[in-house]
This record gives sequence, structure tokens and C-alpha cells, in this order.
Amino acid sequence: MNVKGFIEDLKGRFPHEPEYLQAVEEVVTSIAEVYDSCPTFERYNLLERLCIPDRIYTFRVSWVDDQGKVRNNMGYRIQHNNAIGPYKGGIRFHSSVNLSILKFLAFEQTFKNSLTTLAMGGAKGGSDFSPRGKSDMEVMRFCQAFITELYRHIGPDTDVPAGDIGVGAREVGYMYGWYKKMTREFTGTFTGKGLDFGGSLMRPEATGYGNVYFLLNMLATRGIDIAGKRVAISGSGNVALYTAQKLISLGAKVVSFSDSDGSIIIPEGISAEQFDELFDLKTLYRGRVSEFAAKHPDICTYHAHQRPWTLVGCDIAMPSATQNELNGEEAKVLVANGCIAVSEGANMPSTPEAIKVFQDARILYAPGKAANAGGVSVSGLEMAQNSQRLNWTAEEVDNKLKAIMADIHKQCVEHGTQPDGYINYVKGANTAAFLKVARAMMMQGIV
Ligand code: NDP
Ligand code: 2IT
Repeated sequence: MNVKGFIEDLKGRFPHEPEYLQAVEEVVTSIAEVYDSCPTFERYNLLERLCIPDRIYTFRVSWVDDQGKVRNNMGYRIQHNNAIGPYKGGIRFHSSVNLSILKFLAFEQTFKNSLTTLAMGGAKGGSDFSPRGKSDMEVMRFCQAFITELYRHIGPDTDVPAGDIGVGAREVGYMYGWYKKMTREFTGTFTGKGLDFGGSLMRPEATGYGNVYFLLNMLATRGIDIAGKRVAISGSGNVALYTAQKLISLGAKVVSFSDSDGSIIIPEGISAEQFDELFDLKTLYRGRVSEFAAKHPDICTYHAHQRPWTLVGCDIAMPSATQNELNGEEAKVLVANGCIAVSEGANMPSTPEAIKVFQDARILYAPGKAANAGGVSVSGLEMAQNSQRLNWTAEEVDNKLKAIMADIHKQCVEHGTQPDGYINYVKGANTAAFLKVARAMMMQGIV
């Protein structure tokens, strides 16, 4: 395969989509060898069919704000690939959302979902609407207008959305309620639903807990214990908070959080009680990390407009906010300060330069599509429970989540172990994920 030629061609066709091209280049580069080992792949033009989404819906979302003003946002759903199961992936509401970002996320989702061992294809959707600063009623009206367009394209066996940045239980509830109204059916068309109407226990925790389970599997390959380790986390949303909760319960020291306004550094590690306070501030009151810092000047400092990576020494970094939030220079500082592992809660948080720094330094590095797959895995388990019309216990779901994360780790080791013993988790995850989707696509003909 001519990787460079393939990427150049895509760049020519989609010149204004840098995040999408970045995600594709990473995958294509790491699967080139296995792709070339089976010439039929090329004869079927499989790579191009795998990289270009099956279809994209784009629509205007008009809604009325609390002042009676009519507002317009863009809405999107990318149905990337359904070779191994119904389209599946989250919805992002954030002012930065555009086609390039959603295309990269839908592409990544296809590979991530393949790794989960469950039957789910890849999709992503969203809007440039930001829930921040909006009233509950504004968010509800927006969600209803969004679903009025989207409802005809989704369904329990077609495409199953869920949460992502800016979309949590509140937004999923409003979208599901309106979907139900439009279709007059109670089905498992969304995951991340409230527990009383089909949601799975452990879905809120799943991405963060799953990332810690993946990290434990990585540390075990080097006989390293998590207790006492200093962990820098970015973000303070769903993924960051549950990552921290699990780490604290295992005796690790969480030394940072952030949001889009800045970072807080807690040099001695946040205590369980202080964490509970931060958790309530973020989840009950939709507060900012700066408010926590203002209340606790004795234990932490606030750094406006800064990311945590260079502000504090850590053994482990778990970026859990957004894409391209950890660059090559920051990666060098992390490694110089003794960081031994990076496990990504966010999707594509490390730039290609940062990934190279981690891999050249031979530290443990897990890409998001492997490390954060716990969220969509429990979404898959929610779909299974909805189909059965049964609810499993938290313990049952948690045990399945642990088993799935261990399985994903095993797939990475199998396909990513280098001759010198170093595990290239990027290569391992991409190769294992690719092979499953590719086999399914080959057997289903040119579609
Ligand atoms: P939330 O909306 O709950 O939290 C997002 C956090 O990241 C907030 O602290 C937010 O700060 C911060 N953030 C968002 N955008 C930016 C930005 N441009 N710059 C700096 N900080 C930013 O989302 P999640 O926790 O669900 O998602 C976090 C990451 O994890 C995303 O990359 C998502 O794709 C990924 N992910 C999520 C899964 C899930 O199940 N929810 C599953 C797998 C991956 P602020 O409040 O200021 O916006
Ligand atoms: O990026 C992701 O994997 C998610 N936002 C979760 C998707 C899902 O369908 O649960």
C-alpha cells in the first residue's frame, strides 16, 4: 500500500478536515503491513471504503431561547460503518463541533467498537450547540429540535446514539423522550439512559473505570502497582471524574483536573472527601474547577488557560478532556519528569508528535480507541439488556466490563508486540480492530 499516496488523495478530497485526516493517517500507517499481506483487500478497494463514511446527515436545528429569540445550530450524524453491527456512537454538543471532528470520531468509533468484542458498527453525531450557560428548558427545546430531524435515521437495529462531550443523562433523557414521542415506540435506541427507563447500571462509570482497568492491565506487563502512583488527569467531566474515583479507591494520588478555562493542581493528591465535593460541584451544580480551587487554596492552585501536563510531576497521565490536548513539547516534559504510562480517556488527545515521544521513550502508551472503549462496551451491554427487557446488577456489568478491557488489552498484545518486547498498543489496537471489520466487509461484498 502506498500510504503517502492514499493520504495525499484523501487530503485532496477533504482538504478542510484536519482531525479526520490525522485519525486516518495514524490508522493507515499502522495497518499498512497487514493490509499488504492480503492482496484481495486492495482488489476490493477495502481501505477507501473503510475510511470514507457510509453516509452523513447534515441539518439545521432551529430552536427558541428563553428570551424568545430564534436560534440556529448545525446538526450532524455520521454513519461510518455497520459491517459488524448497527451504527453506534455518541453525540457531542460543543461550540467547536464541525464535520472534520465528527468524521474523525466516527472513524475512531468503528475501530473501537470492533475491539469491544460486541456487535456494534461505528457512528458519531452532534451539534455546534453548547449547553454551557443554557437553562434546562433551552437544552430541552434544543434536544427536541435536534431529534425532530434525526429520529428517522436512528433505531435499535439501525443506529444507536449515546452521550459524549456536552451530552450526559439530562440531554439523553430529553432526546430519548422526544424520540419516543415521534416514533411512539419504547425501544433501546439510545444508551446512557436514566436507570428507570432502560439505562444500564455502571454506564456512567464505564469509560473512566474501564480506562483504569486497561491501565492496570498495562502496568501488570511491567509488574507495576497502582497504589501510591501520582496521576495527572485533564478534564473534569464524566470520563475524568470516574477515572479519578476509581484511582482514588485503588490508593493512587490524583494530582490534577482541568476544564476549558484552566487547570487545578493538587500536589499532594486530592483526598476522597475533597473529591466527593468536586464531584458534586461538577455534577449537581455544573460548576468550574476554578471554584473548587478558590475554596481550597490550602491544597491546590489554579492555572487559568493552562493544561496540567507541564505544571506537576506525575507517574501516569490520563488525558480525559478532548482531542489534541497533549502536544509533543508537553509529552517531552512528562517523560523527563518520570512519567511511565499514558492511558487516554479522551478520543485522540495526544498529537502524533506526542505519541512518537511516548513510543520512542518506550513508556506504556494506550490510544483512546483501546483505553476508553469501556464506555461504548457498557453501551453494548445496555443494548443487550434492553433487548432482553432485563436489568443486570452493577456487579455483573462491572465484571463484564473488566473482562472486556482485559480482552482488548490481550488483542493489543497479540498484534502489537515488537521483536524487542515493547508493546505498541497503537499498532496492536488498529490491527486487531481492522482485521475484524475487514473480514466482515470482505464477506459482505461491495456495499
Ligand atoms: P464531558 O462533557 O462530561 O466533559 C468534558 C470535559 O472536557 C469538561 O471538563 C470540559 O470542560 C473539557 N473540555 C471539553 N472540550 C474542551 C476543550 N476544547 N478544551 C479544554 N477542555 C475541554 O465529556 P466526557 O467526559 O464524556 O468526554 C471527555 C472525552 O472522553 C471526549 O474526548 C470524549 O469523546 C471521550 N469519551 C467519552 C466517553 C463517554 O462515555 N462519555 C466514551 C469514550 C470517550 P468544559 O466544562 O469547560 O467544557
Ligand atoms: O467515544 C465514545 O466511545 C463515546 N462517546 C461513547 C459512545 C457510546 O455509544 O456509548
